[in-house]
Amino acid sequence: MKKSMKNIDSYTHVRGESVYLDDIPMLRGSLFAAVFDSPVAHGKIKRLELQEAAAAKGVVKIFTAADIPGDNQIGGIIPDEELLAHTEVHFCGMPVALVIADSEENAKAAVKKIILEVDPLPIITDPVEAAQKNELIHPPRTFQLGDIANAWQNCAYIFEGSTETNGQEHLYIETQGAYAIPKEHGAIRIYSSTQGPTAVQRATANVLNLPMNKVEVDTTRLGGGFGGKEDQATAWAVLCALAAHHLQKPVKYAMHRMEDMRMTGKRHPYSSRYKIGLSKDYKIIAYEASFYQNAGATADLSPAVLERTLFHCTNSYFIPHVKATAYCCRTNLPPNTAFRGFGGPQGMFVIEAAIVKAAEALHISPSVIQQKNLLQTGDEFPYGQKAESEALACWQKADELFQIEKIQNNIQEFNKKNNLVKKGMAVMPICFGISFTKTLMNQARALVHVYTDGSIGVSTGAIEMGQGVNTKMLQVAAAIFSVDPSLVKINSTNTYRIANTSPTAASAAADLNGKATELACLAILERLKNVAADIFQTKPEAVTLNENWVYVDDKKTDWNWNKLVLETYNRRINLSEHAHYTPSGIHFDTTKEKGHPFTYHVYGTAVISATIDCLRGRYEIDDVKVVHDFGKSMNSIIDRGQCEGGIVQGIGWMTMEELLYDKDGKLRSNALSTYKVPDIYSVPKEIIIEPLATQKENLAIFSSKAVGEPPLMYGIGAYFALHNAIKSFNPNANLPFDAPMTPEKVLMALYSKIPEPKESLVKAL
Ligand code: MTE
Ligand code: LUZ
Ligand code: MOS
Repeated sequence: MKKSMKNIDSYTHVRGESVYLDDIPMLRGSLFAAVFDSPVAHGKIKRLELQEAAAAKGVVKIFTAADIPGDNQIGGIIPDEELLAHTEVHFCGMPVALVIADSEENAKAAVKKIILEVDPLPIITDPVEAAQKNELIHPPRTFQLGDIANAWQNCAYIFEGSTETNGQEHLYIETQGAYAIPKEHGAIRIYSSTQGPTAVQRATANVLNLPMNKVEVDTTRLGGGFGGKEDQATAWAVLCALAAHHLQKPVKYAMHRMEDMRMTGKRHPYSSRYKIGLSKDYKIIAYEASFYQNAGATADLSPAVLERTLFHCTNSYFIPHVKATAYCCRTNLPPNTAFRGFGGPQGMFVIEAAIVKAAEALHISPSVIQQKNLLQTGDEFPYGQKAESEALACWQKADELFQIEKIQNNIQEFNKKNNLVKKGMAVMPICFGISFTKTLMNQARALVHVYTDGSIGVSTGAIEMGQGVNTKMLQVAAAIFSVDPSLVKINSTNTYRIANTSPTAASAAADLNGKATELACLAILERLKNVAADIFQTKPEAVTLNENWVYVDDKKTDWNWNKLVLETYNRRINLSEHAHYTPSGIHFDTTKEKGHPFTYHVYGTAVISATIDCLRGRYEIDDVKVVHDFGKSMNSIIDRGQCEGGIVQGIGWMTMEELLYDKDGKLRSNALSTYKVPDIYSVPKEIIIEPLATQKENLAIFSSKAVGEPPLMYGIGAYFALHNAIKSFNPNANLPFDAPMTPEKVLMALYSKIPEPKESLVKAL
């Protein structure tokens, strides 16, 4: 197998020929949708005035909750989310009415003529306030290990504090959208920019009161998803389907960027508290944390995201006594949702903050505590699974290659010589569990056809969203059959071909769908070998296929792939296979909060350095140097790209991306002029990614570990590198753990002072 096959989409991407939702040719007579969404965050609907809008130019019909033939319900985990607001609105941006017109402009113009009167209800935007008012989406959950109550007395040092992490806008380049086309017998086809075609299918069936077999969802690729289309692509697809089904005309809706930013949920902001206890020699003995997750107005994926926060609350450290509790808090913000890392980063930030807090009080480098407490193979996670750890291996290789102490010393030297420019650094080890934490979601199917001309068609449940999963699927088929990759075509993801798919998420798409593809190809290969064995009067085990040729007892024959395929067909033997894969050995018991939820973990260590301009508060990320546990990478170009993208996205979350909702629950950072994402000028000046070369069996496809999400968490190191730089300018800086570390915050912190404790204030008076 070629080790570093180019992404199969690269050619059409650079030529602008790749097909996204907006590139699908539209049928004559297609109509356009626009959503009227709530301008207030919470209240009872008093009056919804549609007359003027309905009479506006080009308007065909306006749909409200009353027009829904089935359930007005799209909640995935908990049925608590109306498609269109019926009697109450719960967040600014909640869809209330759907205008259908003959053009996008006319639909949008009509939306402006809708009048909504609302009797206001109290607005909550803060998760801790929500918890105090018992606005919880489900009861709190607690993960525990050891004996936390008695552990504190064995600690030489105990520190506590709080942290804040803000949300994050997905900012996929392709906004949310869908195009629905009515078909015969009341069926419907939906082109949807979704990570979860089955979620769209299920919700559409439910809302339209149709059986699922009449809903075809088809997706060629997404212009990015990042979790934002795992659940939240559904509403727009269902709205298009609702109108298309009722009007029997094709209906399209593609969101404007500002609509998308306003109406869709984001990464969850968290407010957290921690208490950490260490021994004299800096072993972490005890750790207690509470996480207040800002879920937004409905459940969406929040309960699952919350769970992953708990799973990753100790990051890549072994801590014998742990108690972590998480609260899923209902607020009047758009429902927050999956975002690369899925709650894991929020949990990991808190333990890193706790370690930094302890290290600063003890006048040691945080890396001393980090290194001393890395997980070793056999150590138990708070959820009961035992680690197969690469944490130490990654750290040690990073130390060898990058020389952590030398970096620290160089920075100290630099800082001694420079008054107005300061450098800082942080080490960021990561550990991320691979599998959907909901065990039943870990299943996938693939459909492989070998055609009589030798070409191969592969369909899976995986969605291509830039992460290269189609290239990996193609590599699997080409490798199993040992044919030229050009013989393989990966088809769109379609619910008529592959049913009951899990969303492409949890970094598990390549593993789950790749293994299903492998199984399907192996089944066909076995039939081909049987035919060849018959032809050459030998045993099937003596037959191999190698680079398009048939070999018997390792000797090349004069039969090639095409000839064998055609002969197999001529003998009326099946050249197609539909295969199902589910990983064995995973389980989780939520009543005990123990089990073995992950097929494996991905590890890594990043060393991050930053420089701040102490006059202006501006900063640069100098370098990110990583040793990453790829397993045995099946595509090093793609995997490196996933690392680079994840790192930059993680740094963005931790530094410059600042979501701002006001007290009324209105998004103020609602455009790219007010919400800053990393651009080419703000990416690290250098990114080094070294693989941890392991050849171990690890249950990943071709032993190539999942790579989609884990690297994002290296970005957390950027926050602490900046923190470190500020402290060297002003050791008494008032520097709460409050991400993101925007340049404004850096500037304020540089010239701040820790407030004197209250007692001494009293004395001074
Ligand atoms: N990479 C690109 N280019 N675009 C994306 O939308 N999504 C990320 C990651 N990498 C994403 C991406 C997220 S959130 C996940 S879960 C994984 O890709 C999903 O794909 P995989 O399971 O094939 O890794
Ligand atoms: N989605 C999901 C995810 O439904 N379950 C998960 O465990 C998960 N993990 C990461 C990203 N998305
Ligand atoms: Mo990724 S957050 O699992 O879509």
